[in-house]
Amino acid sequence: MTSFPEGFLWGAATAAHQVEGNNLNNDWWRLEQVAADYGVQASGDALDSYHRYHEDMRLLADRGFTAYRFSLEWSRIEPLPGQFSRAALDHYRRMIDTARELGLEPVVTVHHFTHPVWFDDRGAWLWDGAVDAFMRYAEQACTILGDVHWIITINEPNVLAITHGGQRQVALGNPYPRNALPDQEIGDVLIAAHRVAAPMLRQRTGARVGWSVANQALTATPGNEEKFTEVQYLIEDKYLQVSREDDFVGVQSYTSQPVEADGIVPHPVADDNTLMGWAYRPDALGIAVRHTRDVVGPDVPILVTENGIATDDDERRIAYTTAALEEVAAAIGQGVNVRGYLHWSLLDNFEWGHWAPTFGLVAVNRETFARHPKPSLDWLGEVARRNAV
Ligand code: IFM
Repeated sequence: MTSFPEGFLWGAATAAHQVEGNNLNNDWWRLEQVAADYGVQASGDALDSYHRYHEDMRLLADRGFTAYRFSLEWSRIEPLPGQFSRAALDHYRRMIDTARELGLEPVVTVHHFTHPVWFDDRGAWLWDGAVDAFMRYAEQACTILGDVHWIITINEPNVLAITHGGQRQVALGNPYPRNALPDQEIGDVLIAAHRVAAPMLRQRTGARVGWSVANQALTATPGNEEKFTEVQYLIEDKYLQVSREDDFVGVQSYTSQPVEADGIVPHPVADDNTLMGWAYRPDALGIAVRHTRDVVGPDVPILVTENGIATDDDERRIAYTTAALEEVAAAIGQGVNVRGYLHWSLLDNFEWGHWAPTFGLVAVNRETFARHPKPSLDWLGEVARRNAV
């Protein structure tokens, strides 16, 4: 058995649009309504977690987990520009209170991929009012985040800068298709938004504030080392370097991808690829936390804010997660300052246009909304209780 440091956080993660249902007022909902011809499925009622969050959190608390990561939905909180919904803010406040009552540390994401339609209509992150608008929204969010200890400003800014740079298919089944790169201009705006919002959130809440970066454990193919260094900077390190100024950095890792002469390449088709078509690489998490430490420096704590596998074989989920946690334990043993592990995901949720890739520790009947815990939920709860794998 390998033990983790005392106080290590054990939890699972979700994001508003992937579980709540009926987020009628955001850009993803709008896309889903017009993209059916391209095989895009709709979120619809999703898992109705907007109403069932207490039940969801209890699934974790009852089994000994100590944290729950969820996100605020901007389009509910600010349905029209400058018009804030007190009721929506109160809803998320109740979620924070519920987590606390159940003994779960809330880890709150302010922005997880979705935008109000009015923001999208103005050009989203390329609108010259984007940073101010995000700041105004984040200021309102502060009114309910006073006692939260972990805040993520923006989820996977590096992926967001790809999907909003005209490669929205990236979030529809394969994170990094051939030669994918973040749109540099959007990336710069996201960095600017984080850099103004983070100090404000820190000052008004006292929370540890950071953002969560998608780590792809990139590898150079022989002879392409120079290209690899260039791609790794543009797709990851540029965003990780920003975290040097932060209280922590969120690492999100699932798999590894090679870089060839022209750039990043898709995962080759293989029998053991996951339901996302990604290579089965539980070792990616170890590579990711070490790489993050190397870029960000040893003083900024790391929280694994996402890690998991899309599979319909729960034994495979347990095997993958065991191996990934062994990687984390080894990295900690070598001095990498990892403070917690949040599994993606608590529920079989809406995977951005698709329902088939099931990442959850819990299955959900989408007619009755009944939750059906998988053996992996009990297993990871036991790991949490023992603080050891
Ligand atoms: O579902 C997503 C999540 O929203 C962001 N990180 C990757 C997950 C799996 O694709």
